[in-house]
Amino acid sequence: MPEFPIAQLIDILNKESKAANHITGIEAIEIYQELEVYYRSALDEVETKLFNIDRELSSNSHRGRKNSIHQIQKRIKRFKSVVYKLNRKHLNYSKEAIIRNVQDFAGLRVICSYSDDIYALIDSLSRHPDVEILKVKNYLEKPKPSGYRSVHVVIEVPVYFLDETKKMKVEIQFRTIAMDFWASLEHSLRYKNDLENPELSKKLQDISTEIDRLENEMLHIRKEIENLEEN
Ligand code: 0O2
Repeated sequence: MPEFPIAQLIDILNKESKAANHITGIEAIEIYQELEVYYRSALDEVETKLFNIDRELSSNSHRGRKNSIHQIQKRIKRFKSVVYKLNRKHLNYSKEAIIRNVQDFAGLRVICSYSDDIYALIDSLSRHPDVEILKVKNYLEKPKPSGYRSVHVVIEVPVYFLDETKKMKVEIQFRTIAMDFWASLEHSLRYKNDLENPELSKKLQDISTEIDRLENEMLHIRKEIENLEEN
């Protein structure tokens, strides 16, 4: 199986490579495109599972929470980001290295109304017999130093293709609307820039804490209303 030196690909991306290296770049992109076809199907498969759970929760026959899922976004990791990720992990570029180490090649972002919806969805997914939960990173219990809050779950699901069934990994980032508001704006302000400004970082952390407080108050109000409805 072909393997490409990661440093050569980084040079190509940084436009510092010789023309002779460009054939490496083209072959690497061909591998990426081949994987993309399969991972797109995996994304659709998992999205359907989530839609089905949400539809049942929102149906009149079910006394679950309506509108648990506010929105689902899906994306295939960009070629450039795949190369940079392998480089961060000190790995060369190959199909096998991507499948094994770039577990967020296919990513879904599930934006929920409240934090308890996140756990209900993960619990439901984990009970699907064909879903294997490989990894959970709970940045709700332990937010990142930046203030980032979310739950990242890597799952493996079987996807049925023309001649074979492939077990595919998909990363799902579960966030609430409030967390997504913070993360989206913070991402564009800072995450990919190497902005090292302690004062601004502290402000962003404080806003995250404040958003968490407000969100918990909303959750509390929702629960009080539910109690009133039950009595
Ligand atoms: P992209 O492709 O642009 O979405 P691992 O996969 O476990 O080896 P990784 O991926 O570095 O390591 O793990 P991490 O930090 O758990 O997840 C990275 C993703 O989480 C990022 O994707 C963001 O979507 C999100 N994220 C993590 N930290 C922050 C943060 O401080 N602020 C914001 N706004 N988002 C964060 P990428 O890297 O953007 O990739």
